[in-house]
Amino acid sequence: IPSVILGFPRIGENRELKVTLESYWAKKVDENTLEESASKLRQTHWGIQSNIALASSNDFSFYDGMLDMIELLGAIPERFADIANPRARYFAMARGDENHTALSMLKWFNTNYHYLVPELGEGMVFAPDTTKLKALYKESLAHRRVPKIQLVGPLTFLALSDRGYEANRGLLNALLVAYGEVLKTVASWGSELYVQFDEPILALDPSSERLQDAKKSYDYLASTPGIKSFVATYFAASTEATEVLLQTPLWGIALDFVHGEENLASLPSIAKSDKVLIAGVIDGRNVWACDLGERLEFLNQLATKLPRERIYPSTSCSLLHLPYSVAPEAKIPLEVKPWLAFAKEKVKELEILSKRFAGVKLGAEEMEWERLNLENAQKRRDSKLTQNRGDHSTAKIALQEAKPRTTPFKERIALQERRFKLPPLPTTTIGSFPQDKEVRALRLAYKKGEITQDIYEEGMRAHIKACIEFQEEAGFDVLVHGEFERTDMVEYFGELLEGALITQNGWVQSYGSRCVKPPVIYGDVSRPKEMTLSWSRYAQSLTSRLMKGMLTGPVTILNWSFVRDDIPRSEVCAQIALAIKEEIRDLEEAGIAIIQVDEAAFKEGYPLKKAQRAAYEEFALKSFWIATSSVKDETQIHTHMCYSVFDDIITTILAMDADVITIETARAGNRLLEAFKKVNYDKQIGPGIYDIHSPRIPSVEEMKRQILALFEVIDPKQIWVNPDCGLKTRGWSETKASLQNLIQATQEVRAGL
Ligand code: THG
Ligand code: ZN
Repeated sequence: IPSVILGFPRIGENRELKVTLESYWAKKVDENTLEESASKLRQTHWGIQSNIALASSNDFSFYDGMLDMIELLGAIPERFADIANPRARYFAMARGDENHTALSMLKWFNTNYHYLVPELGEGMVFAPDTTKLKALYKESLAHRRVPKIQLVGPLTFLALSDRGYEANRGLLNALLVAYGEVLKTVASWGSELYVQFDEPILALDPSSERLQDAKKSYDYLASTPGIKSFVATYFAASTEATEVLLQTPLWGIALDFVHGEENLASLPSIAKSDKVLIAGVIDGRNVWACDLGERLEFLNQLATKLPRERIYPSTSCSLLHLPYSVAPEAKIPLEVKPWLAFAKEKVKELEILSKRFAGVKLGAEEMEWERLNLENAQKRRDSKLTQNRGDHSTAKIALQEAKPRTTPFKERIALQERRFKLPPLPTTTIGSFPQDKEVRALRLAYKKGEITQDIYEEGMRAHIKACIEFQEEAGFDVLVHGEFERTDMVEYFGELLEGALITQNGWVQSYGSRCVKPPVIYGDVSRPKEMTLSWSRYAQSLTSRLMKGMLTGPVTILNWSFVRDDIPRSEVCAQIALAIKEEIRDLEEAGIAIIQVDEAAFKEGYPLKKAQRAAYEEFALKSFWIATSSVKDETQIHTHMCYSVFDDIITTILAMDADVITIETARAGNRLLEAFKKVNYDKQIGPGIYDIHSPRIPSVEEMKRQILALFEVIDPKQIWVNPDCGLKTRGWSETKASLQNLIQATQEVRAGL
């Protein structure tokens, strides 16, 4: 029965891949154990997909699929050429070693997944190596009749490489030759061969030049005899690229009809062609069970435009971005659980949907699944949880009426300065301090019910107290409590907000062995009780210096959660903003004079299509205003952002109207600040003066130079001094040393002012 899964999560039901990788890195298990557990994972995942016609081989990776492409194409940067052992080299590219810094990581389109960035330089000579691909293919062949081989396509590979598409374009021919060699080798492995080329880059407003390159690439690659190949675009519609790809010898084309319904416009052209349409109708980006009735209806509509035999139902994208399975979750509210489908359940949905679409009878168990699915879809629509207390209109009104603070910044800052009496170049940190074994153990014990709330809170207070003592001794001006109570900031707020839930085991790979557990926002969001107030109040009681309140902003909570799909995202965001606003009001009433509202994920939420960006910017900006703009003039709002390219969004950042923004400049130097200069950024800025992503301790001299360099682009009156991000992943010893150096550097610069 025609059906396609574009990729399956690799981390494992209980993060087996994480466990085995980290044990291997710690030299606690050997290479064989690593290989064996990986193979076991793949077999389990094949088993789940056994009734799907086309499932991927090569969707597994020990770290990242782009890194695997670097290896497959033989695009190893020269600086790793001295490592002879391929596995050691692979992990050195992924994580660095004593002699090599790792490849850098970037976010994969608008997801929270990071890929490794190929370093092609100017003269990369590709040397394809299909050893690993072949092993995976042979293994998968033992499990099923037809595995398809999943590859990242050449256009996406080039565009995501170090210098970007235009600069790398000169390498396209050489790259195509390399892909061609891989395909020729693949063709020699069997007779019924399928290859999936992932080309999400083609969904991003492609230039005519890029479209020409797409035509040329697939004219060449799709003509390899013996291989049925298709291109998959996803996360948005790709109508322009589709027109071009239909003119190539490809066997098929995979389109995302969930996040790119505009793809419907391509149906007449597809009908005229001889191509197979792999129709992405099961959402691979979200956790909601589909409505099988509605989805079947959608597929039947497609079938009125082109022959049914040419339509293969599929997932909208790889299931990589979803947790493994909802079935073992024991703490999800009983009413909500049937609304959810994670990767394993999505496979089942696709199986049933494909059978129905092909007119094949369902088995008894599938009939029952379908019956429950239809029943639950109706129950979800009717549930009080999704439509309580008329909150929808409250959020809508809040969005309509959202305004920045009424008093202009110049007047506010004068009042704040009079209140705070801070020295020039005030010093602070981003919020989190090291989470050592002791803190983690304490949180875990409390979560498991092994210790009482009193003992937990007493333990937490001890950590807060020690953290504050350190900051006072070091000489910080604006203190933080350290955020020891938070595993992950978004998970923390997700746990406390009503209308959102946190799974017990819903892990999604973020990079390598690292995972996050995104909240599931299923209903109207509200704040049943304070979330940070008692910790902040306690922290402030310990010191006469300023204590900063620490919150995560509405846009970041939205972007790092699975969000309900029955109302607009803008409304969900406004609901979260209203909850944060209440928390800010309570903090303010408790005497907290500086409140930071982090928007770490503000930028990555930008839609992939230019045409949709203005609408996002509007609701994101307004949500930040809803949360922050009702504070008193003499309350100072900070925000923090975690990335280093602002050029395209700087006017929006300015409009957010935060009194102080701290940013991740340390690695980008003053280049980043040019963007702020260009718009005459008049508010205060804390450009991180050292990089917290490495355990290295920067010297006083180095940080002094960094501060003085800032004076070239920004008025010293606007500058705060701080590290470039939170210190959660660092150890205490390097943290203390670095922060002491930071203070000394600041004092020496102040003395010269
Ligand atoms: N929170 C969320 N998403 C994020 C980040 C975040 N996405 C981008 C960036 N930060 C990703 N960075 C990390 C860094 C560390 C970890 C995960 C993502 C991590 N996770 C633990 C692990 O996999 O071992 C989770 C277990 C735990 O903390 O107990 O270390 O900050 N939402
Ligand atoms: Zn940060």
